[in-house]
Amino acid sequence: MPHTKVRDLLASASRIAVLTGAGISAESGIPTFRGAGGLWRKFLAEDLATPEAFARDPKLVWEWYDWRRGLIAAAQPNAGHRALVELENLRKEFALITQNVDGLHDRAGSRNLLKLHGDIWIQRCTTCGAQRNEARTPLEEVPPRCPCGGLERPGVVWFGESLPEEILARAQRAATQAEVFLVIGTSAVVYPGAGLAGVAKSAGATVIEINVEETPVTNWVDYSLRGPAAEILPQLLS
Ligand code: BV8
Ligand code: ZN
Repeated sequence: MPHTKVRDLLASASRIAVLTGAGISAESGIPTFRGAGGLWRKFLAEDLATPEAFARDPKLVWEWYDWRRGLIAAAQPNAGHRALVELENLRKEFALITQNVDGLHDRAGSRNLLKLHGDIWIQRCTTCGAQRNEARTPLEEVPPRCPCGGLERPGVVWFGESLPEEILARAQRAATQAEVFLVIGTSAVVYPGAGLAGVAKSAGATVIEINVEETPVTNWVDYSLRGPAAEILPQLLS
């Protein structure tokens, strides 16, 4: 049976923390940010997910988000998202830390979910600060406006912006306390999220990576499982 040792570790650990990235949603049909398929028109995510890009051209940035929202709305959580719900249901202490803004972990049924980079379905007014959920896609108006007349922005964390303090603190605590830390479908290059696996390792956790490719953490994690998350995760729980 493949991955027997990792299955045993997951079965016996009472504190598990997980970090996910875009790779876990890849098999739901949502493009990742880096690597093949990471481009939208001619832009890199790093060129669009910034306050500077939004200030320069809010319509362009919103067109990208509206396009992504359309793909996400048409997608379903996959076997990888569902396996993490199953794992949470077995555990006393479980935290799912995600860099994803797509909401697929919520839709799958994960409960103790820490969203480091916000939520693509939230819109926040840049004038009055009002926040609302907007599930419609495509948007009726791009860029969308608040009832106060102000320009709205996506409720996500862009490059150069701070992560929500309380959520990051809880993620760091979960990483520090975990016996087993899973790093799934992330290129592990965007900080501070990428640093959490190292936090867990330094605090004594066994770190397990699941990815179709090697990443900067591959050479120091305890186990690196190569393959699609939607295939490997269910195998680890069966
Ligand atoms: C901050 C959200 C404090 C919205 C995103 C130099 C060194 C260190 C840090 C920095 C530095 N220069 C600048 C920084 C800071 C910067 C940073 O880390 N930059 C990096 C790129 C160098 N970080 C920040 O700015 C953060 N804030 O630090 O605040 C501060 C404040 C002011 C000034 C200084 C500091 C904020 C970062 C938030 C960025 N927000 N987007 C949105 O989504 O629109 S980033 C974007 O990358 C994504 O949203 C995602 O959340 C994040 C991580 O990407 P991944 O999820 O890992 O996805 P990726 O495509 O890269 O990889 C997919 C992986 O899946 C691949 O490995 C692939 O092999 C794998 N895969 C594919 N298919 C599968 C699979 N695996 C398994 N199964 C499959 N089927
Ligand atoms: Zn407003």
